[in-house]
Amino acid sequence: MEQLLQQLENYKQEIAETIANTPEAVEAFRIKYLGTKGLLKSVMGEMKQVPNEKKKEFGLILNDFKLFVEEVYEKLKAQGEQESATGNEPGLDWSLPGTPIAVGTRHPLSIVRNEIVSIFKRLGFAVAEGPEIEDDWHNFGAMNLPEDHPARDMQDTFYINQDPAWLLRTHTSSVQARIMEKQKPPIRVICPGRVYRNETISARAHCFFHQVEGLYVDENVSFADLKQTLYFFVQEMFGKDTKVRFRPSYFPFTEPSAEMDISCLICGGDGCNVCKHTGWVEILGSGMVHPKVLENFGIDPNKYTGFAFGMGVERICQLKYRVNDLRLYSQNDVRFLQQFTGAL
Ligand code: 2NL
Repeated sequence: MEQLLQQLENYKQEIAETIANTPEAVEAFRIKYLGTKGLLKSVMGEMKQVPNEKKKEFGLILNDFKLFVEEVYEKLKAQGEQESATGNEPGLDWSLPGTPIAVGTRHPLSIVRNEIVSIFKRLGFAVAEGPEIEDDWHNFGAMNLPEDHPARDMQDTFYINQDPAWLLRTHTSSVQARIMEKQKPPIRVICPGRVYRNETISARAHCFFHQVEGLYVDENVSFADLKQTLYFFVQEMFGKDTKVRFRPSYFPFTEPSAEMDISCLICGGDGCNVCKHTGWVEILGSGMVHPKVLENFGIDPNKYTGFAFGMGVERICQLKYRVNDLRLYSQNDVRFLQQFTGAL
């Protein structure tokens, strides 16, 4: 008798803790406890073993137990019906927070490219893009690169199927060539894009990288315009305290040509690895558009002049975000990519 009462207590506990999330589970509960071969029937059977003088007392206890089981069953059934009536999946707790959706981050090269582009847009430059697969003329010929220039070597440029007529562009000048072909001065355009060179991949070299080139052709465009435009760019991009200097240089498509350095952002000019202890880092090449290049597009160099420039986005990104290995840009390692946050 004592044992039986204890057992009933245990059953009550088990029943009270039952969770039935689906109509199937509610039905399983009914079969297990209230069915013709269920628990209730079997405890009723125990009545036989109860001494006569205790039968009345035990009968009342069993009746309580029966009411309890029926009550729990009705409760579970009602819960299930309510949930299916609202269209909710039974057993789902809709007040729980949702699974967070992973949001991507912009690639550092995109952040920096967008920033460069937006600065030149404010100066009135249009933005143009063009094909990555180019012909020899738009990439080299029109840009005044002689037939025997080393950049044209099979070793240095990716040609399509070894055909010297078709290649992967080595700079975005080809886009500006296409602009000058269709449009006459005034021309004020910047061309962001991916370019290719046949180099062995290392921390400091890659077979593709990204450029932004700019071109401004009109009457009376001077070297002073070039300097002031690029100086403005540096101040916007790197801050008002950044110093600049121009060094004479050589490119086949500009004359005269100059490279621009900025005071090293890493060490503030004191000397470090990035500036090789000079206090200056090169950020772009530039010059006055070579008269032959203008002539190639039927633009009269006696009437029009222009300046052009080209910069590597990876290089600017290295200075802004201190990325020390070019390979990181294309490895798609989220531990690298997630470190960059930019509004643009
Ligand atoms: C560099 C140097 C440069 C240009 C690119 C250019 C384009 C046309 C005509 C003349 Cl259509 N020049 N582009 C001019 C000077 C330098 O790039 O070091 N880039 C990473």
